[in-house]
Amino acid sequence: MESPSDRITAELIFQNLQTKIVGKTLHCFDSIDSTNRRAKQLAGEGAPDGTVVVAEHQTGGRGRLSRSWEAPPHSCILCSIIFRPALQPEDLFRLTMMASIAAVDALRATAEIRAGIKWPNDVYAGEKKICGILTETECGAQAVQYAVVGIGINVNWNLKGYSELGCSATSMSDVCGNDISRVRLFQELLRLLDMRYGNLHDGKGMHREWLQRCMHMEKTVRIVSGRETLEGIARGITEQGHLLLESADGRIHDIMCGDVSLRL
Ligand code: BT5
Repeated sequence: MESPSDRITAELIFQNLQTKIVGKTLHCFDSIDSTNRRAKQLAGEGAPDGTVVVAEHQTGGRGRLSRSWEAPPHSCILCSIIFRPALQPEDLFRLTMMASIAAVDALRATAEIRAGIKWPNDVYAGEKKICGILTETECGAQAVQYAVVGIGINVNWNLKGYSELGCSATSMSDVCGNDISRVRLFQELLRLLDMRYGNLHDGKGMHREWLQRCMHMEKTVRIVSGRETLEGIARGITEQGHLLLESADGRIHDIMCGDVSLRL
């Protein structure tokens, strides 16, 4: 059962929020279609760098390629952060890297869960997805106008009894066997994002830290990218976020987007 003191409200989040930019402006919703959609709208209206939109429930939560993101009300973290980074458009994957690193570290700090990053935008606990990230950007002729980074973390949700998603997804409570304070987790996530955002210029450092948390480097993987399927060994990732895959003939493929599966 959820404790009323663990509702995500602005008042609770602002208590002890130790950030300089991220979450200084916070929009909390009980129910909304999608925090990413709302954040994009706010960004278009001029919302400041670091503005956060968070909701207890989404009626139209989305993933990449028009896929949907599910979560029961009052059980998960569903948030989007508006960033106005001093980055070239080709370096924007760094924001997804930053969010993945922050999510992995927040799971560990609040519940000692050792999670790993699966390229390009997933966080896994063992063989199941526990967090998804959706970065959407708006770029002008040469500069980035804004980016919205949406983060969904499965927190207090019994997915074992959930037939459709239960095979591929898990939650923090499923992993730990007890409920987790969503307020504490969310504050920690915002703190870690804020800290990393302050170091965003350090692309090499971010790249290194992402690789340290990646779960499939030097492993055999299958990548589905559009209609193409490739198998090989994941050899690395570029700073721009392209996966480098070595196929059986020794060729290195530079892959911009796709879905990785590890169980072949
Ligand atoms: C993602 O897409 O993983 C990005 C998800 C981002 C969600 C956040 S929630 C807050 C913000 N507002 C939004 O509207 N979105 C963001 P993708 O890699 O395309 O994965 C989507 C797939 O994951 C779906 O097709 C399902 O198979 C699966 N899925 C759906 N809900 C899930 C969940 N809660 N946990 C694990 N997997 C899920």
